[in-house]
Amino acid sequence: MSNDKRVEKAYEIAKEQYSAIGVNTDKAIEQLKTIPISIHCWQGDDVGGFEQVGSKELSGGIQATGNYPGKATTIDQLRADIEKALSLIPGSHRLNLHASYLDNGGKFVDRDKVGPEHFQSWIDWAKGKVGGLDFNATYFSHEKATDGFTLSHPDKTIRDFWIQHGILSRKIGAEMGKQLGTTTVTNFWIPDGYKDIPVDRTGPRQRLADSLDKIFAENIDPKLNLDAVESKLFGIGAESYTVGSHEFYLGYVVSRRKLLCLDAGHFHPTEMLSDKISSVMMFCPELLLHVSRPVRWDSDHVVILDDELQAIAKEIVRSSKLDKIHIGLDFFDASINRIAAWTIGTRNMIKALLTALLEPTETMLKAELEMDFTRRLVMLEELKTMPWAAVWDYYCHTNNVPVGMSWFDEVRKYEKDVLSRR
Ligand code: RNT
Ligand code: ZN
Repeated sequence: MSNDKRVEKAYEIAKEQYSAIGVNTDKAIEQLKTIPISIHCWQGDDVGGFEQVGSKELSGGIQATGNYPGKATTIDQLRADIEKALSLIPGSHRLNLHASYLDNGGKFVDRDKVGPEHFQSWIDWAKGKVGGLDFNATYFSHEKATDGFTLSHPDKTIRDFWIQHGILSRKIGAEMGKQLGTTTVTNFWIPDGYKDIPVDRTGPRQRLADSLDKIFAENIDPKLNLDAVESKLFGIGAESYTVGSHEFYLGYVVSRRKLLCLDAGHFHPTEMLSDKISSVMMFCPELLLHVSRPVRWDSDHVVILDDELQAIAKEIVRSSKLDKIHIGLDFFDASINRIAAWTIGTRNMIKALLTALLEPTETMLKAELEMDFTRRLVMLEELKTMPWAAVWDYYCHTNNVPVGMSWFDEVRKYEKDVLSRR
């Protein structure tokens, strides 16, 4: 039997099995197609960016470890790598850029000068290649951030510099949204924090709120750009205190009507992002997720198909607020092939969404409301071994991307033909 035939046949059987429990697999596939993932550009070059020629140390409490060969060192290389990864991922997705990925034509442009013109070549590239662009202001890897403070810095001139960067970042986001006809989400992650115990925990938070208010002072059409703010528990070198904590931003977004960005790696190890979504969505208009994988002190391992990823996907799908929950990825691993890292993480996110869409949610909910917790557990467990993988293979097959492990053959070929020559 040919591979295509096998995939189709397995799908037909899976479809019947799902139908028997009241799930329509065709419908699940149709819905899956409409969910874009915002794929982060920074997996491709270890969060380096193109601000200046030559490598620059990554700062701000984040670290990319490993020295796998073939990293993209130019914009063209990064775009080619992203295109390669996209060809292995089913569906239409978005690209998430950082301000440090500007196209400055080889001439240094500082963060308080970066504007939409430096992203025009990205916008042009994006047309026809991705479903849209998302954006991030870059508050790390910069000489004005070396003492660990930016928007909450006690020195007003430093704060003003970073406020200007924030103002310009929103303009870039809006221009992307306008030209591409799809809303850009512009995210703000501010690394500010102390390595050791502070005397004043309030002052920096007051200054951060004040700086953010200045950045968001201008009204921008929410159809073009939405602003998100990302909390964090701690960073390397900022172990004792992070200005932009979860409580800080939760209060900020509720009072300012902004999007909260929840990163899966930014909480205590037993505190799960999946449990936060429903609470946050009660009081916040929209949400941005940074789907990542925490491992001990690192928040950014490649996303695998673990319990938490599936729980996150289920919460998104069950909320029926798919249009209000923006799914972004945030991981960077420099120790493995970077295109494979993108492909593994993104395919896993889509697989998790698919398994969530293949749930007989109504039936399980009924059991729950009837207090039949036995049936609920039986169903949740039996669902794990339903033939969702046959639906996944079929989804890849009908989207013209490689089925199963065969995508890796293409990555190896690209590595041999392209990456190894860099
Ligand atoms: C860092 C944050 C942030 C970054 C990216 C590069 O801990 O998660 O989102 O990873 O902006
Ligand atoms: Zn993040």
